[in-house]
Amino acid sequence: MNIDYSEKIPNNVNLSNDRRLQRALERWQPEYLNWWNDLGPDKGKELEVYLRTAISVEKEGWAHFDFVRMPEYRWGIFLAPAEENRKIGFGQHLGEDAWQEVPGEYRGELRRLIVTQGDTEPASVEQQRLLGHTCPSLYDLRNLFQVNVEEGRHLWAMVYLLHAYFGRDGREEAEEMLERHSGDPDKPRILQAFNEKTPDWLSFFMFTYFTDRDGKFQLASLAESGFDPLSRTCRFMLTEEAHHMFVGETGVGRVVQRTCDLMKEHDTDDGRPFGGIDLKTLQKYLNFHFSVSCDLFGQELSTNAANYYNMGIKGRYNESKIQDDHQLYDSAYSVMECKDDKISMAEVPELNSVNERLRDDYIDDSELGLRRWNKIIEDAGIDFRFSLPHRAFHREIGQFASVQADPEGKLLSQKEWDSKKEQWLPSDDDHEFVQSLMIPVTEPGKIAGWIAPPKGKINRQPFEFEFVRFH
Ligand code: BYC
Repeated sequence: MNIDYSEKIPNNVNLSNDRRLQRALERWQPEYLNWWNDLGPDKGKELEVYLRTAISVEKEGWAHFDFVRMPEYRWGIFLAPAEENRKIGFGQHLGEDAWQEVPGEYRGELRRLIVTQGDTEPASVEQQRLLGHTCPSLYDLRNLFQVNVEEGRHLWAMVYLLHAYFGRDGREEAEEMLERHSGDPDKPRILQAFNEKTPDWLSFFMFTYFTDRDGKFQLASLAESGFDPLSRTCRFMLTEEAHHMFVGETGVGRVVQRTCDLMKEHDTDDGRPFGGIDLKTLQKYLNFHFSVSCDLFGQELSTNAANYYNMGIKGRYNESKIQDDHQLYDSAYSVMECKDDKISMAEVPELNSVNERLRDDYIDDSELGLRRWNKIIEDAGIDFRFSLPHRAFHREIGQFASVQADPEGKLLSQKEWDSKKEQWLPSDDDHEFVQSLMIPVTEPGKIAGWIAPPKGKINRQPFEFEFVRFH
């Protein structure tokens, strides 16, 4: 299932057999390219970047590495191979054939899910627009651009579905994807985390660790969908999402490593005076990005989510591996509840709590990186450990939005919160300090003072390789 790059829009969906669709997408293409030029990576225009491009969607050999001039990057439409006789795996249509067309009665819900997913992709590119000016190394700059072009392609994936399956309103939604912008007061992006700023590289690494991980769990749930084209699209997108989280996990890990090295070298418990990002500040950034990303899972009890599940259009994480009836009409699930100023556990109908279950899976998965970062600190013999804040901490969606809680989950009065929040979330001072470290390093093999070089290579190319060529 190789991808044909001789076409105007590279694809593996036989686009040339459907002239109408091809023409519609070719009309959207220049608008997309205008958006990329205006709001994509600011530094990208004159560069040649060592990028990975998909040439096939098969498990083996889909990646091809080469230098690409940024404006010439070829975005396209790639679906994972079809699974023969695929059946719907959950909800009221359990066991029926997966749909190859949109079921009319679920059209509105499916469109909404695809639009919400699609909206996040260009949003993240907009958020990261200026980071190229302050890259800590060419290796990191290359990773930023790799992430950005893939997010651009993920937008293409959702826009393809809208154009191919939703007719006129799909085309309108595709236009609007380029009209909403991250942080725009009049036309913001749909989900709040995508309106936050990503002003520095520490925020970028935290974002790709925590917020891209929401992407992993949402895409995996959509990959379970009974609407087969959505499932196939998301399955391919997931392969790329893994790299984004790797950038985040190793990025934060390298910052931790550098700080620990500085602390040992100078025999101090504070790396900040020596140009490292102190562990306390790292914990504050972690608290912020984790809590904002927790909001992305929606309400704990959600009839929207129950409907999506029952309709068979959005499942649970690893649905097929779960041992139950995959319908959830009679089962219960434990969720945290905030009642009478106390947090306790409550048994609720499982069907209504699929958002919360996904958040639980997400939180478990998020822990794994913290363990690796803590191992770096432990190996350095330093007495400090990162921890994830309680899910009630700093929330704006769901039942905890109306209360304030500390990172341990102790409920606080508004006054207590106001007086203490700078202990837990980055203050203006912290932002300024981190920003002061963001001095670009663009010489091959050199790296900024606040982060350690990577241990791994990219396609066997060592850190010293000239990953980005300037013209
Ligand atoms: N912000 O019933 P509920 C990624 C609204 S990231 C604002 O819980 P639902 C990526 C909600 O719309 C993955 N509003 O909602 C990462 C609803 O409004 P209505 C993106 C919010 O629908 C990095 C009301 O509150 N993909 O790929 O069950 C870089 C009631 O809430 C928010 C998806 O999100 C919020 N955070 O859950 C690049 C998958 N949360 O109906 C990319 C598709 C809730 O009262 N989206 N509301 O008007 C979904 O599955 C669902 O829309 C959500 C929300 C899980 C997000």
